[in-house]
Amino acid sequence: MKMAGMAALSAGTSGGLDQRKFTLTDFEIGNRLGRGKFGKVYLARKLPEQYICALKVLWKAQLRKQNVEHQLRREIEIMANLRHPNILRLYGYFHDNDRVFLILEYAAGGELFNVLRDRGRFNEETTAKYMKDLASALEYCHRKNIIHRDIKPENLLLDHNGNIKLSDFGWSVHAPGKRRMTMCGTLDYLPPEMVMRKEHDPSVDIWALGVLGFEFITGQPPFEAQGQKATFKRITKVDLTFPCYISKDAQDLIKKLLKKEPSDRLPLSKVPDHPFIVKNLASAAKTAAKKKKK
Ligand code: N15
Repeated sequence: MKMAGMAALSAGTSGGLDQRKFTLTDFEIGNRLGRGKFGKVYLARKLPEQYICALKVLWKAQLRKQNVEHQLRREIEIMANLRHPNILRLYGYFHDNDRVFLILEYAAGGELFNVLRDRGRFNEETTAKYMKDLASALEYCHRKNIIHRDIKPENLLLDHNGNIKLSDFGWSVHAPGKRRMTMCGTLDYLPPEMVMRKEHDPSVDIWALGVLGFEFITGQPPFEAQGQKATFKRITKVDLTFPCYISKDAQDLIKKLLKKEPSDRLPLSKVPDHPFIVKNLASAAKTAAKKKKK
């Protein structure tokens, strides 16, 4: 949500974050929006400017216990320096004795994961718009040497206009990401080189974009299987089959993103020029123009 107060808030501060001291009494707290790994997210209004935001509350004891204070600090640093229309903004943060508070952009459309679950799947026009915007956001991250590494519907939000917003940089790294990761959570979005624990580079995010495109159109990630072992096998073999209702253009783009060899994957800069994106955005624009005329 764009607010008059926001411009002042973000202007002229070092590192992109407001350096003024916030306290909890500066905020009116509303409904809970969600619950994350280390705390809860609330709808909030900053006073006196009245802008709406999402206030994330993290408990220091839990951060300490899980030994993620360092990760949080890095994540704040990363998010604070990103300015892109499809990346959720971090406006500022503060803390008290027990908690850390992150002042985040409010995305009125909520989690993409829930929207996808409710609708079953997205049409190809919607998918094309999301994929183009995500490619742009990821290309921007890569230019800043940031690999996201954890792109999945749970980490995507929608604003009041239905624009996609990449959030949660919990697993992201400054490239080159040479560290070997421990495996927790779902494998579904990871490329062959990561499930095989080899070294990886920014093209892991290109793979994830392909997985997401498939999931947007079908409602299911492409390599879903019973258990991690079976998923692992499907990913390493790139065992990809398309339901018959997916257009040839969509199949072609997804295949070009889901290449086993990282250097064979379609560069993010070429995504907007792919026929699937070009045709669907053109027809979406036509539909919008017709609607406006009525
Ligand atoms: C500490 C580290 C591991 C995590 C730090 N990462 C973040 O803070 C990224 N993050 C963003 N975590 C939570 C959010 C978040 C921002 C979650 C939900 C929302 C948000 N902005 N707006 C929402 C939101 N809008 C909604 C509308 C309807 C229903 C639910 C909604 N959630």
